Amino acid sequence: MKLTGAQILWDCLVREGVTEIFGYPGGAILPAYDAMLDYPIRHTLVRHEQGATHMADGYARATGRVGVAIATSGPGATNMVTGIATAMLDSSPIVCITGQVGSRLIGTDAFQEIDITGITLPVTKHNYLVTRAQDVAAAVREAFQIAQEGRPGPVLIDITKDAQQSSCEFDWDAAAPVRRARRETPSPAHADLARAAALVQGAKRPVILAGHGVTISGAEHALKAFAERAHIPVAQTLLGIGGLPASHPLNLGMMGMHGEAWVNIAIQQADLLIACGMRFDDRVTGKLSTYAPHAKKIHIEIDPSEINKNVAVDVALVGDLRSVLDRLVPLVEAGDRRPWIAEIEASRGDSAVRDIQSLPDDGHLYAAHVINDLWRATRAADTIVVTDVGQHQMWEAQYYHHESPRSLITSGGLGTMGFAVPAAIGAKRARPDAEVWAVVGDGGFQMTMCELATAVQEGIAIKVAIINNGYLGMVRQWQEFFYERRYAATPLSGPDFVKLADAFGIRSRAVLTRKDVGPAIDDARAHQGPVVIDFRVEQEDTVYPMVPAGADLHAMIRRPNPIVETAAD
Ligand SMILES: Cc1cc2nc3c(=O)[nH]c(=O)nc-3n(C[C@H](O)[C@H](O)[C@H](O)COP(=O)(O)OP(=O)(O)OC[C@H]3O[C@@H](n4cnc5c(N)ncnc54)[C@H](O)[C@@H]3O)c2cc1C
Ligand SMILES: Cc1ncc(C[n+]2csc(CCOP(=O)(O)OP(=O)(O)O)c2C)c(N)n1
Ligand SMILES: [Mg+2]
Repeated sequence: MKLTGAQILWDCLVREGVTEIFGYPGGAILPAYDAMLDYPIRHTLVRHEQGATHMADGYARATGRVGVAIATSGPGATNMVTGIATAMLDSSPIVCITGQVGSRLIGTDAFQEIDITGITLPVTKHNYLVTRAQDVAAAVREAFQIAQEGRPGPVLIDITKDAQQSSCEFDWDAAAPVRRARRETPSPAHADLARAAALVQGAKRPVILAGHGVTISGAEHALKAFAERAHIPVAQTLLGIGGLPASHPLNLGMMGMHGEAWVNIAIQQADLLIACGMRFDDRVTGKLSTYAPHAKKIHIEIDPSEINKNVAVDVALVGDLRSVLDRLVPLVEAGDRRPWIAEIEASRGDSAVRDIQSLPDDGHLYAAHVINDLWRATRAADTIVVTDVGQHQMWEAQYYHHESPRSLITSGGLGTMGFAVPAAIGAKRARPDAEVWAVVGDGGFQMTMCELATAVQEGIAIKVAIINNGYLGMVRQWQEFFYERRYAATPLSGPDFVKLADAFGIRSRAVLTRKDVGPAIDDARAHQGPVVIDFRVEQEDTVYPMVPAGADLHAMIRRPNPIVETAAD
């Protein structure tokens, strides 16, 4: 069957199971856009190509399926770079398709010519420059395989205009990826599993460090089985949140720079750490030379290059987390670690990190209150919260209690402001029946707020909670602690967000007091379309605890005059 390269592209995408694509047209990708009309794929027209990549990323993180974005050459392609890097740093499987100038023009500085494969080489798992129609199918098939296999990540396919326009024989089967045989998922030797089981057996003060790999590998049940059988408390990374229900008795909460104080203390006192699909990011470890000094370490990880990268480990189990845990659990005897867990519970009582949520209403609106109230209102529903980057992101991690994987979507590794609104749109496209909230700072919101128009045009009913503190809050916090309160370039004004949303045709309101938080959330939930709520919160509030960058994990800055928590939750 003879098809154009553009037709082959869509045919292959349909065969890969793609039903949604996020993009923005332009000259070099026009043949593909023209052919798109004949294929059963819904296109979401974004307002900026960065938004398309975050939407594809949000789609991928909400489901585990590959998210797809498309843009033109030159500025369309370069606008995608931040979103591609965001997906790379958080191991999110997306495929980005860009148009390229005609193959004979490459290298001539042609109109909107840019070497996007060169630019994205360090932020993609792999990328392709396709200059012939007959190479389109193999590139697409391989790209989908690479994006998903092993440690997931972004792949870019740059297709010249003539490759889209010319025709060739299309043979799906002949284009099957040839690399598969070389890329078998590794699996640890039995002897290594036995060594790990022996370490678990002998440990008196073990802690499981659960990361993003739990969600990626679908290992939440295996993790729970392991933790319960061996009776080991579980700490989570930011991206590991949801891997074990927050309400599970063995769940300690988040570790790291803004983790719960008792979690970091437990890690520092542990005699064994079992890292499950996490990569010992510097936000997690603090100073490496004093990190968990008494602990042996087991690292279960699919990417061999992560082993001994930041933290030297005693046993490395390289493989898919779920399969490794399925093999490890039967080797582990049932444990009873009540004394250790009681010790952690005692320090939990003392540290009272969640002190603010039980404060009486003193007329001030705290971000923590807003997020805790949002949790109360939406906890019984199938809810996905997508956060932006900053203080509100950390408060979300602390005060919204996630019970299931993929219910928190956030940019961890790159920390990309502007992520939340477009990623929420992508998540809602992926899971239309879920309630999707974007929790976003007034700074990050202003980076990609143009995508509200996308939500309106496409009828995508995301709910946006702006945590409006009039500051680039997280940077202001660093200035408060480490730069003598010299607030260089962090006070931030913005438009009247209510009027702005109104101009987009979006239902909106401002909330200034705590008593109005619940009714505003209820109203947003009842409304069928998108909603924006402008929560005008305390301006100079601070995220506690905080491990200063590069400090010992236990050297946390704690809330002055802590109020001992009284709330039952
Ligand atoms: C303002 C800000 C503050 C932050 N503060 C904190 C903080 O206090 N605490 C914190 O934890 N984080 C914090 N972060 C996030 C932090 O930067 C990292 O993004 C995060 O710690 C990474 O978590 P991770 O290692 O679980 O996930 P990833 O970085 O996604 O790594 C996942 C790991 O799992 C592996 N993996 C993938 N699939 C599988 C599989 N199938 N089987 C086995 N392994 C697999 C991958 O190879 C990778 O090594 C903060 C970020 C920001 C922006
Ligand atoms: C694209 C980008 N630029 C700059 C930063 C550095 N940065 C991290 S947090 C932050 C402040 C975020 O402010 P806001 O969105 O209002 O959230 P808040 O911290 O106030 O909750 C900045 C500027 C970043 N993470 N991403
Ligand atoms: Mg702010």
